[in-house]
Amino acid sequence: MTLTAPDASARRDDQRGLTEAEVAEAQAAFDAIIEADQRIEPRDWMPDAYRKTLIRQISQHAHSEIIGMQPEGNWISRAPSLKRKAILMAKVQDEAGHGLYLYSAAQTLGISRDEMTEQLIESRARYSSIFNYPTPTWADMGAIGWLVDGAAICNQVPLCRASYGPYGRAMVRICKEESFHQRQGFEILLELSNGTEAQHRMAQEAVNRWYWPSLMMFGPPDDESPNSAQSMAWKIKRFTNDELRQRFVGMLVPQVEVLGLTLPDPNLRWNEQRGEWDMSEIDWTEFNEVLAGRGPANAQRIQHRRDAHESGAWVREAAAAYAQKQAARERRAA
Ligand code: BYC
Repeated sequence: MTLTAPDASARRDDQRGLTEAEVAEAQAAFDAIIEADQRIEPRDWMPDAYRKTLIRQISQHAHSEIIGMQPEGNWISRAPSLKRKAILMAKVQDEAGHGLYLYSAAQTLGISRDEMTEQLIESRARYSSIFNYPTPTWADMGAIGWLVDGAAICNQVPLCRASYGPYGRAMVRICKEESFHQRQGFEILLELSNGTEAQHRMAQEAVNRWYWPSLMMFGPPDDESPNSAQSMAWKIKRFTNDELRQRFVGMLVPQVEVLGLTLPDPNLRWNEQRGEWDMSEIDWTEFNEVLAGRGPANAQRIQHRRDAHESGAWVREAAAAYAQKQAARERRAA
């Protein structure tokens, strides 16, 4: 059974107005769609908890893209050549686009863009831990592209098959662009690694700084991930946090050799018996501190986002006034 509704608030009312038998029927239809690996669309009935989980994950993801523009934006005016500057600007612009697709996908679930923005600037919403680290050298642009976008691809390719249609479709385009981002980061590091001794050192130091935080991007270990089991049952997530982390490390090992660099983990080796990478224990205390808002750049990132929101108020007001004028003109013409 598919219930249709003209807008999100009506859809919620519909849901509340259903009889118990109708809810049971709608739940069975929803379960069948998930079981058949088909997609739930915005107008379909869905359990409240599914809607909430999606709003949580998609809005966090959107916020990450928007906050993620800051560490790299920091280097646009200081890129070492015109070509590098143009590439970096295009990449940062892509992140803004990703944020917009994702906010739009979340809006189909009945939350407004204003609500999501408010949650972010009032520090009531999460964004990825990775963007709370500083970018002191040009090599950080390489490390972010290679490691952060690399981890993002690893995590996001399976999300292209997420059971919620608008999210999965947004991810397809995002992943294509992330692949380009990852390649440009790899290329920056390759050039630095093969450059002067100081450049090689700068590349290695950036990899050393970003490696562990990039592994934390996949989230807490499986036995401490409260959302994974349900998200996998709903086919939003297709792999666990640890599975994806393992896959990512496996991807990095041959690439770091090509780069002529090393990964900063003396215990990293393939364990034939377990069919897994053995690695040192991740510093989950650091991860929890960053999540609690006490990372190296949390305060700066949020302050910057708040300032941008305030200084952009006139643009929102002008756009709203223009939309009102247009609507009035259309009404008169009708
Ligand atoms: N950072 O039960 P769990 C990008 C939270 S953007 C912060 O495993 P779940 C890019 C988690 O939210 C990259 N918080 O959760 C942009 C949960 O808290 P709540 C962003 C984290 O959702 C610009 C709690 O910990 N990518 O690539 O099943 C430039 C327990 O975790 C983190 C996405 O957002 C973290 N790292 O799994 C360059 C991908 N990890 O909400 C690049 C989409 C966990 O219960 N999101 N938490 O209070 C996902 O795939 C999943 O949400 C996660 C977490 C794997 C991140």
